[in-house]
Amino acid sequence: TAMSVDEKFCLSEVLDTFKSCLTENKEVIIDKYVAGWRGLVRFMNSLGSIFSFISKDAVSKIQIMVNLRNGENGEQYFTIQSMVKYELDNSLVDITKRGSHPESGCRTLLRLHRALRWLELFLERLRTSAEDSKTSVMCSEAYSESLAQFHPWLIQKAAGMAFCALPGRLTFFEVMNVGSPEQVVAMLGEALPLISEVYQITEDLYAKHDLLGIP
Ligand code: 1PZ
Repeated sequence: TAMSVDEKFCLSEVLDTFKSCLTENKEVIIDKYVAGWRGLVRFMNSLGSIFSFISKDAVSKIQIMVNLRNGENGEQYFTIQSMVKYELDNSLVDITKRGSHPESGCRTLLRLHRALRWLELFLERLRTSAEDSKTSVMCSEAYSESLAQFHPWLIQKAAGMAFCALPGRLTFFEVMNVGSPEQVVAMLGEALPLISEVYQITEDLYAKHDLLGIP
């Protein structure tokens, strides 16, 4: 569409950001990770204002990470690995119950990390979907299998209502601005293994340090 040409918005560029997250040593660069989320939020906003309660929360988490990067200990937040080490070594994380560090990098990034699993499941469903599949169903199935378990009932209901407002599969593909449905499917096939890798590296790191349940 004309609008997406103006904004040069293209979902494959966003997904490429996640590809660029990983260093040679398989560490995850926070600036790139956050840039990926920013692009996803932009994409979500282009789907309509009904998603704004979701994007507001994502934006506030992105902002917390940006502030940590710009803060006096910003260099400690270069990668997720260095962040975990720094915050744990300096007791900057509330691991078992809420306390004096409600906005730690570890806690905040965990929320985005859980949402990345939703993204992975949703995009995999889109990639393998039949022409008559419903995006709302794919989206809510992916949500039930991932993020829903971490959300209270009210948010689950609100999310369910927002999913119903998703455009159909073909319109959704057009908004992605990648090309024909075949090109979208091919792009997703290339992007998904990298998103999975970033997800898995983060998951393993958090599991190793017992951080997967940060309240
Ligand atoms: C394209 C359709 C978009 C569907 C997005 C699916 C995710 C639904 C998530 C509903 C979140 C509702 C708002 C607030 C949630 C917060 O309570 C939680 C926990 O944070 P805490 O309260 O503990 O500080 N926040 C999250 O779980 C992070 C959610 C980020 C969602 C980002 C979605 C990005 C979508 C990209 C679209 C391609």
